Amino acid sequence: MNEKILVIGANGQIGTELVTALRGIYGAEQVIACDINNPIYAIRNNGPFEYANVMDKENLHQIFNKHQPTQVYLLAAMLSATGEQKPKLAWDLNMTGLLNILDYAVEFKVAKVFWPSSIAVFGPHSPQYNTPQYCVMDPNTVYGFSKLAGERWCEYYHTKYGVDVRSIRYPGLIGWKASPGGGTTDYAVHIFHEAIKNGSYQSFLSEDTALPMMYMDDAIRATLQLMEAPAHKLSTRAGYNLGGISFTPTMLAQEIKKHIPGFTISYAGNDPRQAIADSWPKSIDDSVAQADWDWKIEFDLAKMTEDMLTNLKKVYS
Ligand code: AKB
Repeated sequence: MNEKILVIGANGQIGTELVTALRGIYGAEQVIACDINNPIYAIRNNGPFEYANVMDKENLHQIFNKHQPTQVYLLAAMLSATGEQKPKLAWDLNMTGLLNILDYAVEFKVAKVFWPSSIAVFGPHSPQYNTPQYCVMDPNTVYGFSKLAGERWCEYYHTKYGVDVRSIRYPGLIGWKASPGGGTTDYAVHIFHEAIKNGSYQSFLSEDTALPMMYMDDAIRATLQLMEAPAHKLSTRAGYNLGGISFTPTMLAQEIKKHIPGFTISYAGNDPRQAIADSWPKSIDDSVAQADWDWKIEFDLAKMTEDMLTNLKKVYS
């Protein structure tokens, strides 16, 4: 089948790398990068681009009509920390965007849809260690409960209208090609840039704050693997838990020090993102993803740190 793939939110942290990966598999002309902002360099030079505003249903209709997509990846969203500063806008963007895409998936008979969920769907009463796929979920950030509501909508559109929508609860994502914006886990990317540029970093999270994280190579591989999995093997259309690597800022700093011996870390304290991090799991059980679509992580803390530093050193040299 000749695929036509829309990636909406293509300029973002996941989008930048996903567009490249998808163009490598399906061919550049088959993958239309869409974003509300002008295309970034990597995307502009390598294939088609459309302006897309996920809140503007008319604009989206034109794009669906023109390209008749077989697959849609909806990545445009407001993350946890920014969402707390603009709660109504975060809810509106995250919910309206998803519902617009699910409606058009029905109307245009899109074969498969991907929508990212997050570990933010869990809350203070969820089990903190090895958080299972199914448990108490009481997220207390707008981002978190927009993701939880979004998961319910995905299940609903799948059951009611047969939309083949698939989702992952991403941990914090770490990559060197693009930076995250407005998340609670962003420190784990910034630290690498600062380590190379300045040899030191001030963390906005406390030294012992453990959070689940994942290297971008694993995250992209997981996304493509889930999208390729036979539909009958998928036991959920809400997000799949992915465990990733759990570590604290201190553990990450120790690993960086193995490569940059003079590196130092300090802790700012009093940051609103601490409360968000404290409400999230410290580690995640992804046995359902393992059983349903053979998920297996490749990058541990040591391997990820080495790869990040090797690549970023080239970027800054
Ligand atoms: C955030 O920190 O908001 C995101 C996430 C874990 O979904 N990286």
